[in-house]
Amino acid sequence: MMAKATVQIQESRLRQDLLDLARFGEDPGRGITRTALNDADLAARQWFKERMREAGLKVHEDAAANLIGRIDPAAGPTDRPCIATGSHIDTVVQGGKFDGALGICTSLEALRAIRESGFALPCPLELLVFTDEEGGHFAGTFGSRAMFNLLQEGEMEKSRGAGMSSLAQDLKRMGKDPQKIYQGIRSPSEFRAFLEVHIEQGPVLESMDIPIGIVEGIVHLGRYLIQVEGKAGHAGTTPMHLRDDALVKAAEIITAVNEAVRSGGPEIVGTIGEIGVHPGVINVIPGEVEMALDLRSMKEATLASVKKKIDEIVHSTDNAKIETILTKGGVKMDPGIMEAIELSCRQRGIPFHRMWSGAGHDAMTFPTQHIPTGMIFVPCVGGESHCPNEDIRFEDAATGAQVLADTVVRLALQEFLHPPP
Ligand code: HGY
Ligand code: MN
Ligand code: MN
Repeated sequence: MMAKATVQIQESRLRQDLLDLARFGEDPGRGITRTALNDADLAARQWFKERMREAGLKVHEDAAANLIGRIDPAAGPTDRPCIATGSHIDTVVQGGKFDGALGICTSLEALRAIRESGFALPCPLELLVFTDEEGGHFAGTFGSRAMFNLLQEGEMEKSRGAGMSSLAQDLKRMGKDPQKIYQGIRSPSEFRAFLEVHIEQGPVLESMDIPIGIVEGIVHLGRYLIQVEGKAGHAGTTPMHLRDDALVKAAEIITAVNEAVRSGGPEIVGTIGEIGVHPGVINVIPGEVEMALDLRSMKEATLASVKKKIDEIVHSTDNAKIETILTKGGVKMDPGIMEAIELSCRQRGIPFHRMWSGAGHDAMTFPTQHIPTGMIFVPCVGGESHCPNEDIRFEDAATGAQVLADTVVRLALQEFLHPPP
């Protein structure tokens, strides 16, 4: 059995990386807008590639623009399945500094510290930086789904609305050929495990004053497009009783959808966070409205029954329809990895709490490929996320990085989590 390495992460280095990364897309007072493959994202990627190279990782970018950093064992075979860690680098519009960024920076710090400790790696380690986790173009978790050939037919050509670019356009803009997206496909057998560190994006850990969340599972998630047709007309000359106002009908749907979700109880949440009114000018009666609905629940049956009610609401409205953008089945984290994270916490006397994730992550792609997966949550201040106020305590970020590093070493020393497939 190899000697157990003592791996020590450096909080100051991690803090600097997080602050430096936050500069890309920063709009003072309005958070970070580093949406997938926009100029700020492209600049951030270049910066992060350099940080990975400085840390001694071999770096390449795949056909889906995912960044892949790799450390191979100094001796012995290099084709053994790897232990991978990582997250996403893109943000939502006017988002925070740490959603995604915490995962890639703690992964960098953990791999740096493991390398510096002289630990004799029994298997390769990889740092994965995924493209468009937030769905800035369409469905979300694009990079991790592309890696395992899970893209929907035609999704790269879709965009979030008129005037917004598609992934195919943005991949071309950076010199890639979307038709060759298949070149980035990898076999699940290349991976022994995947671990993602992420801010909790909720209030639980902070309210319990606990620095580490051990994620047990990620919710079922459905995203839908609701379209409402009316009749555009003159705002001044059209009497009220002769109008077919698409926005009034959409407003009735929004209220009814909210009531339907609330009727599902505390285990389901629903949000209409995006709405487009056309033509969208003050003196024209809205002729068309499109809105995006996000539904999530830990219970698939609850999500299905509420979605059925919502379908009835939409279909009972004149000239309204609903279509599915994407559904992602809820996933469970690997018991062996949860145990390894828990041992890492216990070994350092770090309090932890097992919990579910209401947010989606790239970590929900790996279990669908039967790759053992784990997530480590770090508290965020006030539970706020996806907004300029998103904030963390850097000592919590350091604790997350240390638990990650210890867990990677633990999993590697276990030789392999499961006998090779
Ligand atoms: O929407 C989510 O749950 C994630 O932040 N992309
Ligand atoms: Mn995220
Ligand atoms: Mn997010």
